[in-house]
Amino acid sequence: MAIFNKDVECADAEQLRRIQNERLIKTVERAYNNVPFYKSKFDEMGIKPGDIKSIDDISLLPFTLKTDLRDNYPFGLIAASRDKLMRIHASSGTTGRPTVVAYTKNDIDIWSRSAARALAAAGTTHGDVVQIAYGYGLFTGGLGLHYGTEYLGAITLPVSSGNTKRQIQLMQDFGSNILACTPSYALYIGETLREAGVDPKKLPLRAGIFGAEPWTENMRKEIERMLDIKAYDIYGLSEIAGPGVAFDCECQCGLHINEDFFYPEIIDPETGKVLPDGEVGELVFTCIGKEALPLIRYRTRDIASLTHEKCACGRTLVRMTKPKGRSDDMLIIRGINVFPSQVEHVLTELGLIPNYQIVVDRKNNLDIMEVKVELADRAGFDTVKELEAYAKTIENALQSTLNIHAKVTLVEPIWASAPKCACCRPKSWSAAKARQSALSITET
Ligand code: DLL
Repeated sequence: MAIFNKDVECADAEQLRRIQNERLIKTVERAYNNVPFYKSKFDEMGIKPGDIKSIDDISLLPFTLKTDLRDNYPFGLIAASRDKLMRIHASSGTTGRPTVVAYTKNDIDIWSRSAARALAAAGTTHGDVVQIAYGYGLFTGGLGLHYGTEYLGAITLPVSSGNTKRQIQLMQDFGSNILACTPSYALYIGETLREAGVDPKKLPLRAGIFGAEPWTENMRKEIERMLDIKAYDIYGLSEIAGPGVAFDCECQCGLHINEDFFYPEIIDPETGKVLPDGEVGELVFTCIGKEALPLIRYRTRDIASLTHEKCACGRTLVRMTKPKGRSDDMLIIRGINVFPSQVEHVLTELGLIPNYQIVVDRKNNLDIMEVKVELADRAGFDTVKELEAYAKTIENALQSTLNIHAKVTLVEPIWASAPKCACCRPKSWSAAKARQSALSITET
């Protein structure tokens, strides 16, 4: 399989280190001199950019959290002047405000090169049609793979997500060779192909590049079987760039991290201590080389481990395991990040007491989300129709914040079904307890 940039992807440790040292020093200077947030963090900790002489000094630097982006919304962490910015994307924030990321021309170039490496590792080459069925828009999936495909020099088919019958029609008519979408959508496409009686063996589709949500090795086998392709993983997050931070090679034994742009560490999420290769912890990235958003030691909340062992594909880039979970409560539903705190925010904005339960299920290979909302007081709702209309109002408000449809079911408060008189209730029954269980998240 072709390696897009052999010089870097197969560089020896010395060479890589040299690139990383140089870029880290520049990044730290840039962050300190252009972002008041970093200046005050460094000053508080008594660190000057000059103290950072190589990548070995990285642990002296402060961590950056998603809440730091929220607190500096929208552009407070941007280190480039407005006239140098070229693109803005956004992902879910923990409440009503999205997490905003921006790119200069050079940043787009870094991102495109990263995604191109991933596409090449999946066997994409000139003349291939890459059907991009990730969403386009503020989400980084569509445009990330789009620019990667163009950078590589393959043919971009920018379909965006949804309209599965049309996806299949285009796949047949245009002879798509590579499919890029979430793994759950790939399964759904496979199922739709089967229902339509289309034999995947007769399609020119060879490979798929799937990411934006966790998926298992079993799902990989299922996708490969249903679509008759080889399925490759691609990992990334908007804050760091988007898709292409790390990618599968043909060996599929861990994702190679584009560590010349995104320097990884694994830390103990409780103590912040850096962990050695092989130990599982929270993945942290420092953007080395990016201009607009040079995040330092960004805590992704993704749980993984690293290995520097040489890969049989010839690449020397460090590998990460597939993310094994999260150290926070973020859910990923159809590739869209959802924080329970966003749901809470929407409910309180509507004047509701935020007692709710999120139920995530999968039907026909598609995630579905239901939010059961406690309605403390039914006064004002005379008919079932009015209750249904109110549920719809909540659904619309959730849709506009989460960018995903959630079915809303109004339920009686949990205490309403508890024994009415205090003396008959178990001692442990308290409002706090009721709230806690209503907030629990059920993943099925
Ligand atoms: O999901 C970027 C992306 C688009 C990656 C397309 C791959 C393909 P965000 O919306 O910011 O960015 O979500 C980032 O999604 O922290 C992980 O928790 C999760 N995630 C992304 N890729 C994978 C993957 C995009 N391959 C968050 N496996 C990350 C598991 C993934 N989780």
